[in-house]
Amino acid sequence: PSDTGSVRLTETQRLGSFFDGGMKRYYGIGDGGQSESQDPMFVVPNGGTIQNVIIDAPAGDGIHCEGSCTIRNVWWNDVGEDAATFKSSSSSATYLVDGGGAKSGSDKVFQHNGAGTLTIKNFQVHNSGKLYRACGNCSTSYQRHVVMDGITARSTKVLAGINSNWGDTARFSRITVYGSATICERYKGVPKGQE
Ligand code: DGU
Ligand code: CA
Ligand code: CA
Ligand code: CA
Repeated sequence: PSDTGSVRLTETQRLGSFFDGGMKRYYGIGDGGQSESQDPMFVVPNGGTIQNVIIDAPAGDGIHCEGSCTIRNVWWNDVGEDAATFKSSSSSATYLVDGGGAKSGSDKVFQHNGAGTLTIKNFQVHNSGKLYRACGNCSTSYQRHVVMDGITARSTKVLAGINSNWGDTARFSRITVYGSATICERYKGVPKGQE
């Protein structure tokens, strides 16, 4: 989508419970590469919503959800290290990504490091590695769940990567793939320090 203006961030924005970006284009954190030490652009608190945002390069570590959250109509023009990270320690956490899309995530788009269930619906992904990865080497081996509904993937290798040995699950409906993609890649998670 076209933007309504640009905002260069010089530090991570810690949001309140509701943030509407008005379709402005936000950029300016990190180096646009794959270094794991980059800061996020936006931190969304437990229960919070971020919506109507365009994220452009450099996009650092994208959006962090500290707990349950909603990410609505957010568009990544060029994903940074990853696009968003879901971090709740509660198994009842629910995260929702509804609408929007992501391009050029060289590795992961959505990174699920905490517990709970991520629903991704009405979302487009283009030119990326994995749309979703349940952390395979986080120190806490939570069960993680993903629900994908209404996904269009182009030039993307994998939709979901999950750790079967930790009881992760992935559900899919209304999936359209252009080119070829692995729908679900099953891994064996190994916690950090136990490799
Ligand atoms: O503990 O080592 O790549 O959040 C974390 C893991 C690692 C993450 C992940 C991320 O998988 O750092 O971007
Ligand atoms: Ca990473
Ligand atoms: Ca990128
Ligand atoms: Ca990351």
